[in-house]
Amino acid sequence: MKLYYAPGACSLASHIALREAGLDFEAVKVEGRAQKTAGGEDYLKVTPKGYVPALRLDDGSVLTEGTAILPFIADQNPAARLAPAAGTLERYRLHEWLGYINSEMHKNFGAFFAPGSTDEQKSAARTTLGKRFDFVQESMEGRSFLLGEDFSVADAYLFTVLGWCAYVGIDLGQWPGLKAYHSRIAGRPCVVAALKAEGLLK
Ligand SMILES: N[C@@H](CCC(=O)N[C@@H](CS)C(=O)NCC(=O)O)C(=O)O
Repeated sequence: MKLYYAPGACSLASHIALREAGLDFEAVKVEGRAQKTAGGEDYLKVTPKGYVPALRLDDGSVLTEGTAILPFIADQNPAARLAPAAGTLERYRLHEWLGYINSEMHKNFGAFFAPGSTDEQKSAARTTLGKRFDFVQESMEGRSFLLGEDFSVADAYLFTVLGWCAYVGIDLGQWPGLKAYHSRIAGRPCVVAALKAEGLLK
């Protein structure tokens, strides 16, 4: 498999998941503006969507959208326990979290990264994200990870999104539970390895 990624972007979640699942893969860096891979491949030919992540499977087909890629990776190695079994209510809880992180958290960071966003848009995004963080912190009271005591692919995604706070001037310390959660996940060997491979950690 090949994971197309940009350092520190939402593709980091899939990168972490691949390592946690113990799968064989190649990480291919995409230069966002040029839409080229580090090897000179035209990224728009990999996916016309032009954004990361994309996962090229061994049969040559390409899967996009983090919310599809993450459970796919988990299902390649059920023994790694990165997702509850299909058909169980817990599995739908995983999708509930993936949807929440994607549309209610990830997309609200857009105001900080999109060129031309106004201060008003950024301020509104900060307020909305604060409410989302409150909700996640309350939901995780008494549990180590989003689904309970097992690290899942949803935690890889939440870890990635929370990591953006440091770049956009949101002090995660306002949510001590989330800060502790983020630090705990940052210490996982597969997370350290993914951050190093993306050039985000020495
Ligand atoms: N709907 C996609 C969105 C992915 C996305 O937002 N990717 C960003 C990085 S976090 C990106 O590649 N942006 C560059 C671009 O849109 O050109 C998903 O959830 O996987």
